[in-house]
Amino acid sequence: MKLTPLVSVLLAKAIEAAPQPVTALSNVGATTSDVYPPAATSVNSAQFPPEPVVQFPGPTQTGLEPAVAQTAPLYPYNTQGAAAFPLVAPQPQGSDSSSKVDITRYWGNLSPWYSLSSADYGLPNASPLIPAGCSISQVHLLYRHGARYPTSGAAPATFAAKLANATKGAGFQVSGELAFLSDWTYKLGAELLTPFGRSQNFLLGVAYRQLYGELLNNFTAQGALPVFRTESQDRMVKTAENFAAGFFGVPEYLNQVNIEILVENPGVNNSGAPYEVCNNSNIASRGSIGTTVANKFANNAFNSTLARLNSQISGNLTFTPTDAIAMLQLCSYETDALGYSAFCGLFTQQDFQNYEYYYDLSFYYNNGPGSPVAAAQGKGYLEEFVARFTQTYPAALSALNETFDDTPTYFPLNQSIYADATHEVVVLDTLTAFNLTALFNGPALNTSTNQGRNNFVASKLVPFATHFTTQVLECPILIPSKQIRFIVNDAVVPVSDSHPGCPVDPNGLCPFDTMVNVLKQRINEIDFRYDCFANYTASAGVNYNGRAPRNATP
Ligand SMILES: *[C@@H]1O[C@H](CO)[C@@H](O)[C@H](O)[C@H]1NC(C)=O
Ligand SMILES: *[C@@H]1O[C@H](CO)[C@@H](O)[C@H](O)[C@H]1NC(C)=O
Ligand SMILES: *[C@@H]1O[C@H](CO)[C@@H](O)[C@H](O)[C@H]1NC(C)=O
Ligand SMILES: *[C@@H]1O[C@H](CO)[C@@H](O)[C@H](O)[C@H]1NC(C)=O
Ligand SMILES: *[C@@H]1O[C@H](CO)[C@@H](O)[C@H](O)[C@H]1NC(C)=O
Ligand SMILES: *[C@@H]1O[C@H](CO)[C@@H](O)[C@H](O)[C@H]1NC(C)=O
Ligand SMILES: *[C@@H]1O[C@H](CO)[C@@H](O)[C@H](O)[C@H]1NC(C)=O
Ligand SMILES: *[C@@H]1O[C@H](CO)[C@@H](O)[C@H](O)[C@H]1NC(C)=O
Ligand SMILES: *[C@@H]1O[C@H](CO)[C@@H](O)[C@H](O)[C@H]1NC(C)=O
Ligand SMILES: *[C@@H]1O[C@H](CO)[C@@H](O)[C@H](O)[C@H]1NC(C)=O
Ligand SMILES: CC(=O)N[C@H]1CO[C@H](CO)[C@@H](O)[C@@H]1O
Repeated sequence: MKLTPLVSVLLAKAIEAAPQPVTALSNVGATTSDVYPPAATSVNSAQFPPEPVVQFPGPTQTGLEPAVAQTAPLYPYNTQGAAAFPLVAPQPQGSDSSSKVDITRYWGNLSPWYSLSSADYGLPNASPLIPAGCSISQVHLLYRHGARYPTSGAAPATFAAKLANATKGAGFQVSGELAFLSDWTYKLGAELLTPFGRSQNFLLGVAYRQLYGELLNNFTAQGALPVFRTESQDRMVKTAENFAAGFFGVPEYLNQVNIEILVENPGVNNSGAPYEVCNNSNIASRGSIGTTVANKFANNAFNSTLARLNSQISGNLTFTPTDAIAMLQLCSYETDALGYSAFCGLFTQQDFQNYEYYYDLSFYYNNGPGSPVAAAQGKGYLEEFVARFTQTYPAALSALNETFDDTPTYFPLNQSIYADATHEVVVLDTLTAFNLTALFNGPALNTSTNQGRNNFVASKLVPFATHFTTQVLECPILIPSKQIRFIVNDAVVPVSDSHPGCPVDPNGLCPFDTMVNVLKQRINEIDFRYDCFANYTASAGVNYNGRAPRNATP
């Protein structure tokens, strides 16, 4: 269907504070004639031959691999977060000229990642740099795609449709802060990585090459290329490719790594998309209690802002709490996709804090310790990590995937570098399955007010390009010398309170065999069948340690 063209060209630029008549805004999605590349075009490599055809590349001597994690005195933290080039993020509504709030740190899973401090989780002196006296033998990385468009059917598109409907009514006008809506149109696609998102995964690849490139020498010695895994959704494939492009270079990534694409589809079992087979995942009284409680919180959180905004509309439209969330999401998504959003300036610092808490509730109770299915959904990766740690394949259909088999071709057990791409929900499910409770320290989140008594913050653990890193180390100065530790977005996670037998250690180290034994116990205590299929009832307000309550009716 051909949609009416942008009305903006017909409208004079909105004048601040003056009420604006609004012409019908029916543009709520792009048509193929609006999008790049032009139809029926392709690169002509006969006319524009590539480097191997043209030749004359000049000298091509490469250097040795970097190993910043091992050799540098300082660690390259990502401190800018998202207020970074090339995004524009304004100060919150009502803030004075000295305000320096980074609003992008209050966007839950829509925040761009930034480095976390080990101190926030209980290790004030830890660094991701390899501790003195140790060397690294393996790195295992589980990372999320970068910034994407909204998922299909998410709130922003519904908001755009509602606004477009309202503008058709007689006498509809917006004024003051909302004047921009008179020529605003919905420009977002769905599901795909945005340009900024691509850069996040590319940069993560660059960073991991700098930090751990030396481990590639292990592949050289073995005479084998690495297998890096992802899922079949377009953004997941592009995520792995951008990561690999950053890690290996363009176009080298095309022939220096095998990228394994696991099918993500309902009914297909794989560690990267466990909700596709965990039937309780989307049941309101089980796997999605977080969604319910977050929506309930949002119903009360934005009243004064809604009153302020509604006073600047005349005509047949009233913004609801759902619209407040939709507009906050538009702030996040437009910034992540387009680089700037006029919606951001409508909201106060308090609004952004409430927006974050809305996500905290949603993730803590859907995919964290407050969820009855989180550990079950993270069990696949937990088993795969343990398989890689122990170089032993898990029992058939207990982990891995249904797309590829458990052979060295598709699930090698002898790599020095592993890199799997997945979704934020799965990263959080996995952290829960690993029992990394230092990330959720404190009482279960209060469902009506943010009491700040739990250190769980969604934007810290599930932002765009979030990553969970495991370092396997050889430390001749320690007994035993083989050690392991876990790092989330550059924060080293302490394990001494959560993993019996792991000593209190300022660098978060635990003897490798001790950790593997605890993780095997954790695998045994997570009952995938019960948690994902039994008829129990869960409720928000409880820390289940990610496992279902045993109250099922037969
Ligand atoms: C827009 O109006 C149409 C027709 O009245 C209605 O079916 C639809 O639900 C409305 N959409 C929204 C998002 O309000
Ligand atoms: C206002 O909107 C409602 C719901 O979308 C619709 O039923 C009603 O007819 C509209 N009223 C006017 C005056 O446009
Ligand atoms: C490669 O790394 C693995 C895992 O750390 C190790 O077992 C193996 O000895 C290494 N091989 C070579 C040739 O360096
Ligand atoms: C899970 O749901 C699928 C699709 O509805 C169904 O085919 C399957 O039997 C269910 N599994 C269990 C164990 O209930
Ligand atoms: C916010 O407004 C809703 C109605 O939309 C009302 O039920 C609720 O009590 C209000 N909450 C607060 C904290 O004022
Ligand atoms: C899917 O994987 C989980 C573990 O990740 C396993 O427990 C389960 O039996 C597998 N099969 C099905 C059909 O769910
Ligand atoms: C490691 O895996 C690769 C790829 O499957 C294989 O070629 C190689 O022989 C393996 N090396 C060892 C020491 O098992
Ligand atoms: C949650 O916070 C509210 C308001 O501060 C308080 O009344 C309530 O007791 C708290 N609930 C729990 C379980 O702590
Ligand atoms: C998980 O951690 C908690 C402490 O936070 C501990 O009580 C529990 O025993 C741990 N579970 C396992 C299987 O280690
Ligand atoms: C699940 O249990 C509830 C009561 O807790 C019951 O109403 C419902 O019928 C049961 N559903 C199935 C499929 O057994
Ligand atoms: C270990 C495991 O579960 N492997 C399975 C992966 O998927 C293939 C195809 O469905 C199965 O045959 C394997 O058993």
